[in-house]
Amino acid sequence: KRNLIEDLGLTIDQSKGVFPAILGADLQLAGQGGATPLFTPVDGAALGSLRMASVEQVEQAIARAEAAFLQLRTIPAPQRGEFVRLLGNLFREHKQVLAELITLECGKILQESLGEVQEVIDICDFAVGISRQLHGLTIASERPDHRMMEQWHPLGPVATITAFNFPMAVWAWNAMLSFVCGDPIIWKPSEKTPLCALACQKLINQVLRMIPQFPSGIAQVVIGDAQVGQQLAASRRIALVSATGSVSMGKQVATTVAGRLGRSLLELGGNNAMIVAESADLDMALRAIVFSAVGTCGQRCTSLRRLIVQESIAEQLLQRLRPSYASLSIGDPFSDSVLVGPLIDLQAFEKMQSAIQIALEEGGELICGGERVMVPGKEGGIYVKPAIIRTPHTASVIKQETFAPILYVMTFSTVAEAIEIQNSVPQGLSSAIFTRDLGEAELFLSPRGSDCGLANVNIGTSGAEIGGAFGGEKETGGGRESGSDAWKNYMRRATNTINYGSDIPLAQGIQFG
Ligand code: UN1
Repeated sequence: KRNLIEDLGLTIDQSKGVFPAILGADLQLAGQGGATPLFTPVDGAALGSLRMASVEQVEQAIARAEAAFLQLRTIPAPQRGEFVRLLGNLFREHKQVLAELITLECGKILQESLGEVQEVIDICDFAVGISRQLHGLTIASERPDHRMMEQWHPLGPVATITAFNFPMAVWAWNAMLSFVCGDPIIWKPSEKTPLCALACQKLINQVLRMIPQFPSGIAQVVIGDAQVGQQLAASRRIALVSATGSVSMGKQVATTVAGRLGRSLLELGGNNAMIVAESADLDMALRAIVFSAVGTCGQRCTSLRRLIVQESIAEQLLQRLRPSYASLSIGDPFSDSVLVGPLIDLQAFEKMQSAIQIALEEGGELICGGERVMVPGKEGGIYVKPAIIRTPHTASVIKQETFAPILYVMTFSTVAEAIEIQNSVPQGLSSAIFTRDLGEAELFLSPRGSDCGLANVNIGTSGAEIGGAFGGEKETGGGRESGSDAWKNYMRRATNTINYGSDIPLAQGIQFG
């Protein structure tokens, strides 16, 4: 799989352990900080190493973004949309190779990687459309001969910190909206998936060559660890910090940004549940459960972690889930027949094992899975059998997000009780109900229903389309990215009142002098 890296112009210099072609010539940011080793989770093989950006280099990147902003904000939004349209075309053209790079670096199966690149293309299309809108309201003024309106203006440099599990799409949600909104973006990708970031930057650089009037500082990648993230979060010159990842990372970033009263946009952990009521179509529910729970090897923010089943059908559902889990093909994510690829690394496996251990100590019953699977020829990869654990809904372990394929199953007698169980965790990202009962479905979607940012009926918890606003409540961080009006996060609103008369009437009827 080395070739595909070379296809993208990312050459590996084994002796130096860096990728000089892209870092040196293209990005103008050859790392001067410490080296970070790169592995593929597919078989654990070393892919080389990258030098991280130094403190000074991060400062330089911020300065470049600031300079780029001054130029970008004067380019009309539909022209900024044209930049995104061209970029989207390149993602279409290189879809296959980019998907292969995602699979190589983060281990998700090729089908899902193709889906991720499609998600990038979709948000490009969405952003192009938005670039001809970005509209504010006209508001009735209480004063004669006055007009009130709002405008949305570019905000300033954006920094985005992303996780390994969606190494291109989450950046794209942020970047494409930033671009059409007139904001340059600095991207700190996960240390586990920097090549995906560099590949995206390659495509940006190609578009910059096509339309040279755009400032080259419109998009930059800084390779680095949590310290680099903190440096970006702390900088007053960054107008918005958009971070995706764990709750603990989010708390650190949010605290730093709040310390300077800056803006942050957080998409943190999910602990997503599905309620299956007795009227549900179990064939449909089964398919949705398996995709949501084991897809991406349980490493999506939206992965299904808690299955809340009506008592009367719990045994029947479990009996059908068991053979589905037993027949899952686990192995090389490049192989067409495989549905479950590897975990990202050994640490993820250890966390999974410890969660299973705690679940059992807390009264859980292991229905199946949990153990490591040795895949011939890929012994260095961390493959596991997805686990199902029947758990009392009072167990503490189910309140945490474990980024691995563990499905906790619990039962309920009324849907109101199921909703209470579902909402009784600190996170609030995604949720679903399977039911044929309109009353139950509507209750679930009502103010007394799911407290999550995403609430679905007869659909699994994962795999949201980009057209909706994506994000969640409580410890998930409250941010909304991607579709709907999420673009407003990347702009500042100005309320303008214009007096076209010849008097100065005051609002609220105040007479002054
Ligand atoms: C994530 O895991 O951070 O809804 C994002 C989904 C995908 C995005 C997941 N569209 O599962």
